[in-house]
Amino acid sequence: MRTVLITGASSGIGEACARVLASESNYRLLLCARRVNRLEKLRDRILDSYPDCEIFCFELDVREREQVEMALNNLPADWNSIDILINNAGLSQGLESLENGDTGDWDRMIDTNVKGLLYVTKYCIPKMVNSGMPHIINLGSIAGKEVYPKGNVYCATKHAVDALTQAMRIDLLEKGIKVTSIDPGMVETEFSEVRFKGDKERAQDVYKGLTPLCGQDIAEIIAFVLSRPAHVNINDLLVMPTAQATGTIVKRTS
Ligand code: NDP
Ligand code: 8X3
Repeated sequence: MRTVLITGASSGIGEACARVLASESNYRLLLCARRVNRLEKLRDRILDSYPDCEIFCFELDVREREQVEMALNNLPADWNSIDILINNAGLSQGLESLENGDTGDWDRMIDTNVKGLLYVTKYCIPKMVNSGMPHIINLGSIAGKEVYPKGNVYCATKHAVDALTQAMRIDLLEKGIKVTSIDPGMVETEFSEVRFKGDKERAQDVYKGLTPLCGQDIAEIIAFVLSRPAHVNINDLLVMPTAQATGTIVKRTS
């Protein structure tokens, strides 16, 4: 059995990872996010299909360093050893040129996508050292490989994730921890609704006239990456919808 901690498991890619890994019989799931009621509903749905799956949910705002330290250092004794960390929690807020950007949005993105990922990773590493095949998976993005108009700060945070993935691979080499970056293009989740602050119509327009990826597509790739033998690590995996060539060049039918 491998114990996997998934941050941001209440929605989208994180939720899909929980469902897909639960469907394989060799994972125990530690699920966290701010909306713990969502996690509990997800846990109940998973248990309906896979009654033997072990799941522990807890509330976590990855931006709060002390909360992260407390939560990870006070896990129940039988959840204290972690094999896999999926650093998935993240968000984009706003799509504006820098001079019109909202500094609160900038703080939320930097605090969540960069500092939150760092805090969770720091307090998780000591729990991974006894694992037979420890693995950290960071959710990067096409936005961490290129910069697109008005993407400024979000792109900067995902470039930072790219740099931190490389840094982890170096720093954790001696500990034998695999580190992988999964870098998707457009995935239809709550991502655009969060970016556009609840404007559902604007969010739906992002995916209009094309078939985007879905959370399950990414989760299945992550399950594949995790299933490689001990001597194989997939460093970096960029995955796009067929209808997307770059961050902004897409083919729409209407
Ligand atoms: P969703 O909005 O559907 O899910 C985001 C998840 O992150 C939610 O579960 C949310 O939980 C959690 N989260 C956000 N802020 C915090 C916080 N402060 N503390 C803890 N959890 C938090 O989006 P996606 O599933 O699409 O996004 C998942 C990851 O994938 C992100 O890192 C995103 O940048 C990345 N990504 C997404 C792409 C896309 O097109 N959708 C493409 C490339 C990368 P809650 O609100 O309950 O805390
Ligand atoms: C999410 C994908 O292209 O909206 O990281 O930045 S994109």
